[in-house]
Amino acid sequence: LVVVGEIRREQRADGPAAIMAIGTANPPNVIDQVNFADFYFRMTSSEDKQELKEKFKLICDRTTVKNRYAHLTEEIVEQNPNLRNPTAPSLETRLRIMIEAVPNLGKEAAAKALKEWGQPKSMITHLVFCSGAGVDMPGADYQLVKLLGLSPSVKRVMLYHLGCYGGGTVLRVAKDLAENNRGARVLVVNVEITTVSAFRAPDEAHLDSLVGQALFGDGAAALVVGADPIQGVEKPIFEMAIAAQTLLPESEGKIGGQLKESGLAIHLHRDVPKIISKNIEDALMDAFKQLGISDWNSLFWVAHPGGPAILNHVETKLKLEPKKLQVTRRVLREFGNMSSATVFFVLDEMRKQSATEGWATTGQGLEWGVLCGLGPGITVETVVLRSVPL
Ligand code: WCA
Repeated sequence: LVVVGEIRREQRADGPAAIMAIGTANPPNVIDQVNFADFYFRMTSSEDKQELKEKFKLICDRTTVKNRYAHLTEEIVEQNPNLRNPTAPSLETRLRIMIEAVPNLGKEAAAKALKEWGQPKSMITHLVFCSGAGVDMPGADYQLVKLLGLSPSVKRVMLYHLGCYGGGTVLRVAKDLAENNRGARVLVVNVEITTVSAFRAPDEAHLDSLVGQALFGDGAAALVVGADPIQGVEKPIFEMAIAAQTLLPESEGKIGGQLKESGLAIHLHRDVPKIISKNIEDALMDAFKQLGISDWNSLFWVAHPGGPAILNHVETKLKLEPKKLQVTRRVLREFGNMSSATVFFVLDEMRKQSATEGWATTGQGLEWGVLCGLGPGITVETVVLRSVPL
């Protein structure tokens, strides 16, 4: 038993898991939000639905999004008219497009993260892949191993269809892997191509689908996570102290998605902002109790920007200073809601902005921060981050 105890101690890392590199990528096609309503109603041959179009214009405007990136183009829809027919089977078409696009976009983000990390890719021991786009066997994780030329003995974890909380989930999993396997270097990759999975024509009976059409964009993010960085060689950006997940009370069915023959039908209940803001403080208290932190303005914030109404409700409820969610709001404005990948765009922007503005740490000069993922369930993922000196 003594021997087993020693082996177990040896297997574990000494220090906490740290994020050592971040890379992001988007498809080249840009959606200009100002003209999107005209484009969307024309592309779906729905010009006769003028009242609905006015409502959609209002929703587009209220999202505060300026730009989004989309794998889906007008040409793809022209070539595959079943994509705009809500009653036509289109799942096979969507899967065909996504199965090719997902690993390729993931490769782009991963290559940037690996370059920043600067170590040989043979040092990557684990891959955690998360996507709501495409279903295939073997999965996009397998394709990425081949595309990047990773070792065939990389240990893979594939997480399909988590939705928008997945950014927190992959960090929680990567943290456990890095801290419980001495020397592990975990490549985390999130790829979301919601424009292909969930694109559908406007319909009065599904107004929440319109909210999704106005908010969602495509993007990929990759991180390298490991513990006990090699001194003078690897440079941590953020350490992870605690990771928690919780289901919010009375939230069943409020955010969800069903993969149907006609594509992914995403449901967003109007009460989502209210439910999240009502319960967010309990999730934070739970995650920060060991540190004794309950002043939410003392943290730097990396939140999933589900939509502006969620951010406004949370800001009011927690009495957050407007600057706390500024980086999150900027990512929403410039990229839209890229589901599970979005929090990593916020994390990337946080460390870049902290450097360019001359702050003393990667978290706007503060020591502790919070990364919040939220999505179907309603599930909330909370990761307690510790910044590093710049
Ligand atoms: C509505 C709604 C509504 C307002 N339904 N009509 C899940 C599965 C997956 O596979 C992948 C991903 C996911 C989910 C990922 C997530 O990120 S979860 C969080 C997703 N985001 C939201 O739930 C959106 C939160 N809502 C907002 O940010 C805003 O409400 C919104 C930008 C949609 C509108 O802005 P607003 O509230 O300031 O403006 P209004 O004037 O109150 O709303 C404009 C119109 O939109 C109104 O219409 P009308 O006729 O009453 O004037 C609203 O009723 C309507 N609306 N939310 C259907 N959920």
